Parts: sequence; structure tokens; C-alpha cells
Amino acid sequence: AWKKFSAQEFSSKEEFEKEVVRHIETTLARSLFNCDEAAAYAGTALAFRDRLVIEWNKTQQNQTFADPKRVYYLSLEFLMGRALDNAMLNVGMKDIAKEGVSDLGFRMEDIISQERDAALGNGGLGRLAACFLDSLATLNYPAWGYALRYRYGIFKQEIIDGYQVEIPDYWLDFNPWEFPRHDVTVDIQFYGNVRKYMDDSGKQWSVWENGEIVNAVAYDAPIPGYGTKTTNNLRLWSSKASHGEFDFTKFNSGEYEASVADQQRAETISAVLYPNDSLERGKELRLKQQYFWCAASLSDIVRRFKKSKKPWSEFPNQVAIQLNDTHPTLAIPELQRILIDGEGLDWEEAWSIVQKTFGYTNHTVLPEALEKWSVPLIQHLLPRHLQIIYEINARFLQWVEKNFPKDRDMLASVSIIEETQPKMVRMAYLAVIGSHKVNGVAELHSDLIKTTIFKDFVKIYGPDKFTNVTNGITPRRWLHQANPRLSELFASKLGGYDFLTDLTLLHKLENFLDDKDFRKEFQEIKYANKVRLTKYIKEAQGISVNPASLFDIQVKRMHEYKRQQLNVFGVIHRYLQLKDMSPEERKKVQPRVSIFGGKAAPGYWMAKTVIHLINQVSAVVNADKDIGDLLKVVFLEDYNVSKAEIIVPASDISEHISTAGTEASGTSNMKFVLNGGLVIGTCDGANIEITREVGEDNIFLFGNLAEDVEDLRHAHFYGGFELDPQLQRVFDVIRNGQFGDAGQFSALVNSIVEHGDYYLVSDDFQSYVETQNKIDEAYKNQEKWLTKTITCVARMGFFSSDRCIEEYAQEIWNTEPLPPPKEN
Ligand code: 26V
Repeated sequence: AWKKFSAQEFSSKEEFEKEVVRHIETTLARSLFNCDEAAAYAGTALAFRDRLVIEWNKTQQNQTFADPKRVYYLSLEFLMGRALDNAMLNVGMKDIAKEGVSDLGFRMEDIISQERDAALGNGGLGRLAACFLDSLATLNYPAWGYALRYRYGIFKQEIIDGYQVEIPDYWLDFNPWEFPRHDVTVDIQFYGNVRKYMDDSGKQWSVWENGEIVNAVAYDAPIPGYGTKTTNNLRLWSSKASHGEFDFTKFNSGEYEASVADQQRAETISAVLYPNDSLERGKELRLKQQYFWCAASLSDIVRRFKKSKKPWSEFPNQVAIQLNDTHPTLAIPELQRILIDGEGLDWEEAWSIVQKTFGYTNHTVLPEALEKWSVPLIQHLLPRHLQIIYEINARFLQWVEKNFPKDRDMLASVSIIEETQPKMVRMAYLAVIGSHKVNGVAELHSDLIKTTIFKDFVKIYGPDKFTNVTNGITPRRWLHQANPRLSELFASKLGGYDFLTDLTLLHKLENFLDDKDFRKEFQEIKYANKVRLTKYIKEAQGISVNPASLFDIQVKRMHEYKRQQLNVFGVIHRYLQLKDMSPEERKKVQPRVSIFGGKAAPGYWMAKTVIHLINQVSAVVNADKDIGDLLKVVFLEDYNVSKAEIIVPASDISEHISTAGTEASGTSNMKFVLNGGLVIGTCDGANIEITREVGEDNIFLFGNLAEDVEDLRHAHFYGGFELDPQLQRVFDVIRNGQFGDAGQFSALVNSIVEHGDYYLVSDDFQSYVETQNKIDEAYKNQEKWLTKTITCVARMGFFSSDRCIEEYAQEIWNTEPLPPPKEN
């Protein structure tokens, strides 16, 4: 039945070229004579898209036929980056395409870089979801991602006069990877009221009525696995006015603006990704986004289940829903509502299905980051859901009271409703109560949630409800795609690319630690990657750096807890030391480039101040003739996934220096090490497990431990606060205006000197500086350094997102892969 599509496959470059040309001339209606890179990209993408689509249809049909248990990954963010390179590599036809593209007069890198990033996420949480999709498809799990089709992704960052400026990211001009499904729509209700009535049999029903209806339209994108034909689905919901175009009565009476207002209001729901990896407290639109997406996804999932005609008790055996953070928590009362109000199940039966269906992943312990919604807002927007949340809470508290009769404070502390003015719904508690498993994302983090934010729930449910799944990254994008030469080198030594689907095979690289050719090639690849980044830095920021310098990189969202300020204070300290040295002394110094990158949430003033300081320091240091190549400071504008693919392979050292106990996991640490860079880091998040895997000698750890943080903070307030003397000197030069108007940085300095140094910058400063000095020393012995980096890479097997997915599948989802049927 599939034979008829075989004409669209290409097994030679000629066939591929024919397809590209056909798409340019017919799909795009363009002449080959004015075919630019954009058109060549479009043609290439469409040629590959045809291939994906066929496998995608087959996968979906096979899954429909076999009807196995499916995984639904609900995430408000999928930070996908570009799709073409990934598609070519996963399908395994990049080489053919490269030749074909070259025949047409283009370079593959140029074509690939024509694509806009799908930047539907903020940072680690969204990129994790994207890695998970890649692993789910690669491992043949029947799995769907569900999210929103934002018209605007995360903003683009420009740096103007040293300050961050946000530019909207309209990315949908040309997106060959999405397929509108105008036949797959769901009506979503908001506002209105709840009416109770009794049917003829005397059963009580609640109906939610008189609300405002918004339409959800599905857009699908194919997710190809690597080395398998399995092609899964990412479904994005777009919002549309339910009555079509606009209100004709208003239009005909000349009220043109009013006639389109409803339409605009509806479309606003999926218009923009909230750019905070913090929270948008109290914003009705954000809550609308969450409900719109949860309700559309659940309706879709339930509809699919009902086609199987299985009894409701089978639902948790057919469906596993993973909640990526608390953003989709409304899915819990929504499923309960569907089951009781729609399907007529009684409360207990429905609730047991709900609990068995959901799993919840927590991604932060920081209490200020925990989502809460005000009761009046939920009452207004989702009146029926508020009733259900109250009922869940009442039954839960009753049960707690019965089982912990002596614990007086317990009830108030575990209640879903916080008794403030106004009352608030604690989404994390609702997520814990409505799920059968709760997981953290690295060992330390999973331990911490059990002793802090969810302490009482461990007493109530016992420890088994809480588990750990340490994060991981896909080696396809973060090794094979971002660093093709390194991947090829490994394949040549390990006898093929099996390590891309079993990353633990990298351990065999340790057998080549003494292999001169291997070492030389490994080192050359790192240097070539640094040269590539050097060129990019020149192009993008106009700064010349020497690729032979030590490249020290910190790229991640700007956050006080991630402590980019500690890094930049360290850079200033280094600069002052260099200035103090004689020319003779300077000759012995290891040249270094300090590279920063990351976006600050638009309203996060302190994070923006740190960006400004980095740029001021960069201007002063880079222009200082005494210093030359000994120190360069670069802030790379608009850090995103596709830029990470250039930056990550080029590090000698990368910084993961959060205050101990604050970074849940971190995932870029894994990416850098997998690409032959070492880490300077605190004992935090996944750094701890990286240390366990690579050995303490192969990582540069520093700073206070999580267990001491509370006492140190306390001491800052009650034992008097003593500023580290070297940091004092850094602050003195900032205050003297050496990096521009000191007033600009007073809040930053004062947060440490005056306001208790919550993130322990001063406490960790000396240890940080000493460790950086050790790094300079270690880097001088290039052979030893190289041995460390190769050893680290060889021991990174644990951090594949394939391992994560296997753990989720076994411990949380209870699902099996469904390999594609053998074809002949
Ligand atoms: C939000 C907020 C909001 C208020 C200010 C403090 C704060 C701190 C963190 C967050 C982020 C919440 C969720 C999140 O993005 N977590 C990230 O998830 C990654 C994937 O599991 C993980 O690697 C990162 O360590 C974690 O920060």
C-alpha cells in the first residue's frame, strides 16, 4: 500500500536534487534562476519533509492499529531549535543531501542556518522536553507531545549600549514542519456558571454553562527517531474565535473594530510564550493558556481512548500523562470533570483513574517559583474546576485528619488552599495529590523536595510516591549534530555509531587514552571548534579573540541563583591582578576568554543589571592595551539552541556555579562535558552525579555545600556579615566608576553588602578564585588536560536522555516500546 509513495524517496543525490527542484518550482512557484539560500533551504526542507511524512503516517497508523499504552508529555515549552539538520541525520541521508545541495551551488551549513529556531521555551525545562521527544521516538515509544502553537516564541535579545532589549520573535513566516489539522478542533469554555440538577433516576449532575467558547485548532509536527522509522507527533494548539471570522452584525452596522475584537481576543491566547523562567503571577492570560491547552489535549486523549471502546477502568492502562512542572496541573481537575460531569462516573471511581494516569515532574525547589493561582481568578474563569479542586481538597484533608489525628498543624500546611487574602490554590500540592508518582530531576534535587517543599506529603503518602529521574540530553543533537567531527572520530574508534543509541559504549574510548593519533585528532577537533566560535564571535560581536586561549563559557538564563555575578566579579578580580603584574609576570599568564550568554526575563531587573555589568567590563577589558589577549570578555547576544550548537563544542571550561541546593539539575553541564570540555561547578544539581561518573579529579568543584547554606544565610543576618577582602576590592573599583556609572550597579553590590548576600557570592568567592587559578595551572599541562577531557567524555553514558526515558517508562509510565513492523 505504501509503494505508491516510493517515487518521493531518494537514494541518490540526483533523485534528491530532482525533489528539491520540483519543490522550488512547484510548491514554492519560484524560478531556479533566482534561487537564493532561503529557497534552497525551503526546497531541501520540503524534500525531507516528504520522507518524514510517509513514515509519520505509517507510525501513527501502526499505533492506531496496535493501540498500545501511549505516553502524553504535557509541556508548555518545547525548545526544539532547528529541525532540518536533525531530520537529515535521524533519517540518515545528510551525506546525499550535502552532495546534492553542492551540485545546486550551495553549502549545506548555509542552508541549514536559513532555518529559524522553533524557540517555544525559556531554557532547561523546555529543552529537556525537546530531548525527551527525540529519545521517545528513537526508542520507539508511542508518545505524543502536547503544547501551544505560540505565534511568538521567546523574545530575541539585542544588546544596545550594553543593555538587553527584547525583540518579538515572529517565527511562523515559513514553517515547513507544521501541518494544520483544521478538522481536529476542540471547543474550549471559559467563564460562565455551574448549574446543578437531578436526572430522572435521582442522580445529581453539574453542568458548566453560559461560558465563552474559544476554538482550539491542532497543528502537528513530525518527530523522527534516530535510526528507526518511528516518527512521533508533537501537537500544538492554536486558538481561534469559535464563530469563525468576525461578527457580521457588527460589521454590517459599521462597527468594524468591535467586529474583529472577539476574534483578536481569542487569538491572543496562543499568541505569545511567557518569557519568564519565573512566574507571571496573577496574569489571567497565562491561566487561560494553561487551561486552553490542558482542555484541548485531554479532550483529544479521551476521544482517542473512547474509539477503543474499552471500559473506563482501562484508561490508566492505555494512557500515561506526564506533567512537565505544574503548568499543566489543571489537567487533573479537568479529567475529573470529564469523567464525572461528562461520562457519569462516580467520584471515587473517577479519582482513582485520575491518580493512576498522571505523573508530575518538579523542576525547582525555590519556594518563590512555586505556582499559585488566586481563588477568585479561578472562580471567575473556571467555576466548575474550582468546585472540583475544593472537593479534592476536602476529601484529601478528611483522610489526612483521620490518619494523623495528633498532627494539629498538618492540615493547614498540606491544604491545596492557602488561607491568605485572597486565598490561593497551590498548584504543586494539587499536582502531588493528583498523581501516582512525583519525580525530581537530579539526585540532590529529588532528596531536597522530600525534605523541604513536599516534606509533609512524604509523611502522608510514604517515600515511594517520590522518586528521582536524573535529567539527560540527546546525543543525537548534542554530539552527532553539534560536533560531527568528534562523532565521526568516535565512530572510527568504536566501529560504528552504536554509541549514539547506547551512550554507555563511549566507555570504550578509555582504551584509546594512549593512542597518539586519537589524542591528536581529538585535540584538533576541539581547536577547530574554538576557531569556529572565534569566527562567530568576530562576526556577531566584532570582538577578536585568540582561539589558543582557554575558553571559559557560561551560557544559560540570567538568574541570581545561577550566579553570573560571581563569574563577572571573578573576571574583574582577574583583570585587577593582571593590571598589578609586571610585563615579565604577565608572560607567564594563561590567556583566557570569558564568554557569557543568556536572556534575562524582561522584568527581572537584577538579572538585566548583571548583563549590563558584563558588557561594561567587556568594553573596558577588551580595549586595554596592557592586557591584550591575556583576557577577553564576550557577551554573546541572543543565546538560543542553534547558537548553543556552536558554543557548546568550543569550551575548555564551562561554568555551572549556582548556590548549592538551588539548581535542580542543569543540563548544559552534560552537553559541555560530552563535547570534551571540563566543568567548574558547585556541588549542586547534576554536577554531583557528573562528579560521581567522571571522578573528583576530573572536575573542578568549589564552594559551600547545600547542607550549610541555611546556616550561612542565618549567620549573614545575626553574626554580622564579613565581605571577602578580594571581593571588597572588586566592589571598590566598581564604586569608583571604572566600569561606568557606579550608580547603575549599586543595587547589585548592595544585594551582597547590605542585604544579606542571599546567594552566598561572598562566601564562595575565595574558593571560586582559587579554583579558577587551579584551572589555569592545569591547562598548562595540555597532555594531562586532554586525558581528563577524554576520560570525562568516555564516562558520560549515564547522561543520555534515552536512559531517562527508559526510567520514566519503567518506574512511572509502565509502558513498552512499539517497534515499527518489519518491511520487505
Ligand atoms: C523559576 C523561578 C521563578 C522565581 C524566581 C526563581 C526561579 C527559579 C527557577 C525557576 C525555574 C522553574 C522551572 C525550571 O525551568 N527548572 C529547570 O528545569 C531544568 C530541567 O529539569 C533543570 O535542568 C534546571 O536546573 C531547572 O532550573
